[in-house]
Amino acid sequence: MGLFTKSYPPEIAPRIPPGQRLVKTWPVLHYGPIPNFDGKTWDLEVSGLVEHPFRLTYEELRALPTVTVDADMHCVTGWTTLDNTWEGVPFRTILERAQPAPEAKWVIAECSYGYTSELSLEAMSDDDVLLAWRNHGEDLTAEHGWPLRLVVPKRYAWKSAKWLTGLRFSDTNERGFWEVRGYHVHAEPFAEERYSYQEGPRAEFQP
Ligand SMILES: Nc1nc2c(c(=O)[nH]1)N[C@H]1C(S)=C(S)[C@@H](COP(=O)(O)O)O[C@H]1N2
Ligand SMILES: [Mo]
Repeated sequence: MGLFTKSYPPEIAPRIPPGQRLVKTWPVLHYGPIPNFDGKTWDLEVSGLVEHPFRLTYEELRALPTVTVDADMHCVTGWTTLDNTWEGVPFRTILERAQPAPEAKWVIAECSYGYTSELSLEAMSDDDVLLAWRNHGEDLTAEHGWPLRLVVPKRYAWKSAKWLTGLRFSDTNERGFWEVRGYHVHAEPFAEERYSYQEGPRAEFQP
């Protein structure tokens, strides 16, 4: 047992990725201001390399069939929370409607004030990826991403973009806000893929 290693009960331990610590509260973490929400002007734009680009008004978004997903959350700064219950629309619903072109390999999440994050279309296509507006049965607060955030449970939390306004499909690995600042494209917590220098020459990470 290292000096800085905390031990967890056996049912919890396998859920804490290397270098992470469990916290009981839900921290707020982001760069920049929290946007105001106006349901009359808000929309979500699905664009890029898709057969059917479209926009959803707030009303249209909320009329889509919803799912509930239980997920743990891992911030690259070291905190982990367990058993978050999210509610929203599966990313796969967006995918089915948009019909990505065969060249589309990447999805860029676009947010208010220019924050972006990117992931491979493959990672985004997992059945637990959703566009969420509720957590533990309550509407998200503004600071946690209201009216809409992406949730990608199996990746570090900077991929779970708050204040989502667009999803753009691309054939190019376009690094997002943190990815251009030295963070990993793939970002799997259990593989501890924190930094871009760990990406190496793997072809899938090249632009
Ligand atoms: N738009 C936007 N989304 C963002 C961020 C941000 O700076 N801007 N920070 C990310 C990071 S680093 C983390 S850890 C999570 C934190 O989400 P929370 O504040 O709801 O805990 O939001 C992610 N989503
Ligand atoms: Mo984070």
